[in-house]
This record gives sequence, structure tokens and C-alpha cells, in this order.
Amino acid sequence: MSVKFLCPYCDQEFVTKMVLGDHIKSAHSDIIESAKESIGYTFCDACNQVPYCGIKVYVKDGRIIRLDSWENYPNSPLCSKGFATLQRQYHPQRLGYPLKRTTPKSLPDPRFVRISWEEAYNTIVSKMKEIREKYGPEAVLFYCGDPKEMRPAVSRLATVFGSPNFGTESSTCFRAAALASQLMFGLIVLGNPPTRDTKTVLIWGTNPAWSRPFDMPKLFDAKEKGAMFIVIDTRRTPVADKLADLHLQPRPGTDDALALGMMNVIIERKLYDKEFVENWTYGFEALEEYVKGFTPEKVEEITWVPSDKIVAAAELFATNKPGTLMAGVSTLTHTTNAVQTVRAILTLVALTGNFDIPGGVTVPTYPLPFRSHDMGDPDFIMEKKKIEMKNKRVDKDYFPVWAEIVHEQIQVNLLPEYVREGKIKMAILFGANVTIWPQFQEYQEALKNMEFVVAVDYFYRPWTHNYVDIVLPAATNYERFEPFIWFGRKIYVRKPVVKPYLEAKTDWQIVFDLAVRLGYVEEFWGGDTKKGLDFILQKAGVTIDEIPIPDGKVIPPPGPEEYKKYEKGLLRKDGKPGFPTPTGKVEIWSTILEKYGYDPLPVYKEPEESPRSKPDLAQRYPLILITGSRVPMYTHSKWRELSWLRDLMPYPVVNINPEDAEKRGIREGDLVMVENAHGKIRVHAHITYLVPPGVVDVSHGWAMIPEAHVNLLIPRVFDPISGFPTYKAVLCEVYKA
Ligand SMILES: Nc1nc2c(c(=O)[nH]1)N[C@H]1C(S)=C(S)[C@@H](COP(=O)(O)OP(=O)(O)OC[C@H]3O[C@@H](n4cnc5c(=O)[nH]c(N)nc54)[C@H](O)[C@@H]3O)O[C@H]1N2
Ligand SMILES: Nc1nc2c(c(=O)[nH]1)N[C@H]1C(S)=C(S)[C@@H](COP(=O)(O)OP(=O)(O)OC[C@H]3O[C@@H](n4cnc5c(=O)[nH]c(N)nc54)[C@H](O)[C@@H]3O)O[C@H]1N2
Ligand SMILES: [Mo]
Repeated sequence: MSVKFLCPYCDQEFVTKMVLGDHIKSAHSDIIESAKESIGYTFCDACNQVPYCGIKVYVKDGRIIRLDSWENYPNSPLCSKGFATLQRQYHPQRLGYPLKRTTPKSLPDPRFVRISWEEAYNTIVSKMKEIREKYGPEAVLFYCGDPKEMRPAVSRLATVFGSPNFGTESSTCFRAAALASQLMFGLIVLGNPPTRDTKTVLIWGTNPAWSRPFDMPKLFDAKEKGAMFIVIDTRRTPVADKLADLHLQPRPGTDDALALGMMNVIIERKLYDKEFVENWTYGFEALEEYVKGFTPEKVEEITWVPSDKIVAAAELFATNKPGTLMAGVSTLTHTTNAVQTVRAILTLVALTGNFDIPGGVTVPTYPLPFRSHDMGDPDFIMEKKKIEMKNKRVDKDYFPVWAEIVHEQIQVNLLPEYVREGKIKMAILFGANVTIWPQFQEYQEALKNMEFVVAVDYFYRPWTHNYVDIVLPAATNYERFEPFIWFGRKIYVRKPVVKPYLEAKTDWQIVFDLAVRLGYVEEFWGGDTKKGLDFILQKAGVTIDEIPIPDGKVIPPPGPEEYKKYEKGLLRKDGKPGFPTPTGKVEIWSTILEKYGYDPLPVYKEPEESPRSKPDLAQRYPLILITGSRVPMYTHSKWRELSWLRDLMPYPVVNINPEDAEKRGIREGDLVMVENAHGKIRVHAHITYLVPPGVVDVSHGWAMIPEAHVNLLIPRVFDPISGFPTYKAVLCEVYKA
């Protein structure tokens, strides 16, 4: 009996294995090809850090089977959140189709049903036109949450439609710190990781080990090379534990006083950089007078930081130069004195002459000629037109300084007010989560009371989407190429590595499709998103197709890196020496704040709620609550549906010091209530030296566990300059549930 060889794909018989092999190669090459693994590359969007981390993707049969770190790429390796994007990609709850609500928004159950993209687009476009007709285009709010990749497209659509009311989650995040810096330097300068020249690293209100892990290698390097570290963090974080030569633990919300105390030491002991101060700053004399009241002893009383540590930190930063700053841009702004706190800390950089020297706090000499996607390139988002429409901004009467300086986005935190006043009637939300706001019920109410709301997301998020009219499914970072990204002068692009899930579309495509249907065919390149990106890239003289994957492309700088650019006329548009501020100097005394009736100096103000500002309330609620300290496995509310992450932190906790726990009879893991004048929540107690006595720390983003939502404890009081909420300093009490 002769042996036969059967083709596994078509059952034909062959006499030898070799002939079968030839047959398979010629007749079934497509199957063979698809059974092979292919490799692709994408940027991780798990935490929306800019710039993103790199992922190498292994694909087989049209499915992603494995992830790895993108080699020779700046932000590597991947963290747990990055790897978990694979579980997210194939999660059964991902949104696959456009959905339309079938009940009125006054009813709690929206009863969403599947609709076609055509119906979704037609409905949205006709609503946009109707609202524009009835109330003007500015009655439509365009909003993006933490995801940043789609922002330029959404912002451009807002401008072309005629609405200056485009906003983002930066209304609670980086923008107030950036504003503070613009008021002082005329530029966005918020510090940077150390370089090989750095001798002192001042880490203020940030724990990059958990919130920016890709910066840690630079910090360990600097430590090894002998740099000294000052860490100013209320908690004993891994960064404080491992790196700090000096660890200062201020009472939450008193960093303004601490910075003024350090300035007092630096000025009294004449440790400041006289040349820089005399030639390049404005308002030093007034500051000198003001900080006299902030002796180390007085500041110890305010901040709980021992006076000898205040002196030591000030001396070290002023004398062991060059020094750099890494500041928790959102932490330091999560108080009712947000902008002034950051200005006070930046003043330290100016006084010590650490600005724009090698190893200090620098700005790039030749950045690529476009602005990052979180703010959007000014030409692409048509910023000039936004400025022309300034008087239609809904925030202008509430936050005039923001409205004057922050051209690209409005301050959104007063959304409930804007809706109540009839100014906003419709919203288009990309990647939005309303529970990020203090007393978020009011924001849910605002969505409910608008005439029409659209949301675009990867998942159905009941805490936001139960209050909207249409929900659209977004394609993920594995399914899209938009946008490109860059590190310094090196640009990277990606290709989709798999097809979109069911009917999901990319955020950019959704924007471009809507634009074309609204008649903006030219402004949106006939709906071709690639042409849109090429419009931005052309400023660097390249196109998307000219950038190789995975190597990326360096656009050589026109000259070498320069320092002390203020001396050389490299910071101002008119080419004159100095800074792009009204006085041409670093404005310690802000002429813009003065013009609007705010304190022109970086003054100290007690948090709205504290043992000093509300002693009676502190009798009842003696603990200070900080919220939203980042944890390594989550970004805000995101990806708690993924067991790969959830298993790392299954429950929301309150971190409490053993001393405070013992006083209250609380044991590890107990269910406890955290209560204050604004609300109460129930979480598990975690007893830890991470927090000092008197302070408790509750993580944010537990939207899926309504009884644990920490933003129920945060009042709607805002920094008068920036409109920022007070997530980091309110009073509370903790007791067994
Ligand atoms: N108490 C307290 N509250 C805080 C803070 C705090 O420290 N304490 N921090 C504040 C800060 S700094 C921030 S930045 C905000 C964060 O606030 P948000 O960004 O608004 O919150 P997220 O929970 O990240 O929600 C993002 C949503 O976008 C979706 N999404 C993710 N990627 C994409 C995408 O590419 N496309 C689309 N269409 N959707 C996507 C996600 O599924 C999720 O539903 O929270 C603020 N709130
Ligand atoms: N894993 C992860 N990474 C993230 C995020 C995330 O959700 N998860 N979110 C991203 C976003 S949007 C942002 S804005 C950044 C936030 O980044 P950061 O603002 O840098 O936040 P953290 O790294 O948590 O560091 C904040 C530190 O401030 C301390 N702190 C609290 N109150 C005070 C105070 O009053 N004074 C001082 N000096 N210290 C205080 C806390 O103990 C904490 O260790 O993180 C980004 N990275
Ligand atoms: Mo943020």
C-alpha cells in the first residue's frame, strides 16, 4: 500500500511530501502568508503621556497575539498599563457600533439602540446646524478628555464651525501651571529631568516612579553621577525613599509658603544670582520686601516642614548649581492658590539663575516648528481665528487671565454654570469622563440639560454616557495611524496593525467625516486625515510617507543648541534680547495679573479649607485629604475593566498612617467611611507610612464604584486666576463603616 500525502487545505492527495509542499506554496500562498507572524509598531495610549511610549506588536491571522517594547525608541520599556492594552483590544465590552438613546434624558435608563454611521452623522450634523441657527455656533462645546491624540482635529473643527468653545481635561491638569509659567517667562517652562551637567535635582510634588516611569532611568543616572536630590512631597514616596538627600513633607496646599520661605533664605543670605536678577527680572524689590515675613520659623509653623530643612534645601538649590526642577504640574495646581503656587516655585528657578543654562531648567533652541498635540499646532487649529472669536468664549468673564493667555482652549470647569446660563446647548465629547470634576453630579446634570450631546469612546461609560444622546465607537491605537509624534527633533509614525473592531472608526476620521458633511470639504482635505497631518508636517519639510517605520526620522536642527537665549534675542519674536513678557523680563511681579486686579506677586494663601483657614471645621474634620496621587497600574478611571490591571489593585483605598488608624480603631483592610462637609464615601483602609500623621490619601478614578468616588468630597471652589479645583487640600474624618 502506497502512502498518500493529503493537503490540509483542499484534501487533494500527493505521492510525495515534496510535491505536496510545492502544491501548498503555489495554491495556498495566501493562507501561508496569513499564518505567519507579522510585526507592527504603535504608540501606547494607556496613559496619554506626551510623548507616548512605543509598542512592538506581533500580529497573526489579523489578530494581535503579543506585545513587546519598541526597541531603540525613547520611551521604553512598556509598563503594566501598556501591556494591558492587549487585553483592552479584545475586551468583550468594547464599543462596536454607533448607539442612539431612545428615551428622554430625564429618564435614567437611556435604552441605547444600534444605528448606522449614516444615521449617526446625519443626526449630529443636523443638530449642529440647528443649534448654530438658534443660538450661534458658540453654543456648541467641543471637548476632549485625557486622550490627546485627537485634540488638534477636534479643535480645528470647533474653529471652522465658529465656536471658540473648545476645552480639554487640561482645565484640571497641566494648563494652569503652563499659564503660571507664561505669566512669568512668556514661555511654557516647567522644568525637565536632569542632564549630565545637573548637580541638584529639585523634585516638587511629583512621584515619577509611578506617574512618569520612563523618566526614572534619567534620575538614577544623575544619582549615580553624584547629583543631590531635594524631594518635596507630603508622602514618603518611592522617589523620596530612593533618591532624596533632603525630603521635605509640607502640609498639603502650602507649597506657596514653602517656596517663599526658601526665597527668604536665599535673599537674606544673598545666595541669589545677582546678575540674572538685576538684568532679567522684574519686581525683585517688591518680592524682597514680601518674603521678609516668611522666615524659616514662620514657614515651619505654616507648612510643618522643620526650619533647618527649609534652610538646607534653599542653600543647596542656590549654591550647588546647575540645578533643575521637576514639578508635579497638576498636583501643585490642585489648590485654591494654583497659579501663584507655581509662580512661587518658578521664581526660585529665576532667583538662583538656573534658567536656560546647561544642566538647568531649559527650553529647546530649535523645537520642531509645530506645537504638541495636547495644545494643537496653532496653524492647524487656526488659533488666529480663535483669538478673533475671543468675545464669544464662555469663560471670559469668569477667568479673564486664562481667556487672555490661553488661546487654544477655554476653562471648562464651570460647565454647569455655562449650561444653566443658557450659553452651552450642545456638546461633542471625545474620551470624556465627567466624574473627574468635583461634585460631578452637577456635570451629569449639565449634560442632561443640554439639547444634544455626543460622546466618542472605546467603552460604554455609564457615569458619562447615561447622560448623552449618541455614543460613537472609537478605534484604538492599534487600529489608527493618526497622529504622528516626536521626541525633540525626531518624528515617528505608525500604521494600523489590525482592522478596526467591528464598526469602530478613528477619532480623526470621525471629525473629518463630520466636517465634510458640514460642508468644510476644503478645510478638511476632502475627509483625508493623512493630508491633514501632512499639512502640519510640511512645516518640517516632510510627509507622513517619508518617515520610516520603526526608525523614525530626524529633522536636523539649523544650528547647535544655545543657552542663555534671552541674552541673544532667541526667545522673542522680534529678535530682541529678553523674554516675551510685557516688560521683556521674567515677571516676578506680573503686570498681567496686576492689570486684572490680582496680586501681582507670587503670594501665599491658605487653602480654602485647612486647619488654619477653617479651625472650627477642623475640629470636626481633623484630617487633611489629598486625592489623585497616581498609582502605577491605573490612569484615572481607565482600564479598571481589565483584570490584568485590576488584579494589581482590586479596591479603592484610603492610605492612612498607623498613628491615625490606631486612634480610630481601624485595622488593615477595614471598610471605612471618609466623610467631610461635602459628602462621604466608603473605601478600604490601607495602613501605611506612605502618608504622614494627619494626612490621608484617596486614589481617584473609581467611577465604576459609585460609593467610592472621591470627587464627592471635593467642593466646587476654584483658584480665582485659573479656575482650578482643590483636589489636594480639603478636610475630612475617617471612621469604621
Ligand atoms: N480628585 C481628583 N480628581 C482629578 C484629579 C485628581 O488628582 N484628583 N486629576 C485631574 C486630572 S490631572 C486629569 S488629567 C483628569 C483626567 O480626566 P479624564 O481624562 O477625563 O479621565 P479618564 O478617566 O482618563 O477618561 C478618559 C476617557 O477617554 C476614553 N478614551 C481613552 N482613550 C481614548 C481615545 O483615544 N479616543 C477616545 N474617543 N476615547 C478614549 C476612556 O475610555 C475614558 O472613558 O482628572 C482630574 N480629576
Ligand atoms: N500611572 C499613572 N500615571 C499618570 C497618571 C495616572 O492616572 N496614572 N496621570 C497622568 C496625569 S493626567 C497627570 S496630570 C500626572 C500627574 O502627575 P503628578 O502631579 O506628578 O502626580 P504624582 O506623580 O502622583 O505626584 C504627586 C505627588 O504630590 C504629593 N502631594 C500631594 N499633595 C501635595 C502637596 O500639597 N504638596 C506637595 N509638595 N506634594 C503633594 C503626593 O504625595 C504625590 O506623591 O500623572 C500622569 N501620569
Ligand atoms: Mo492630568
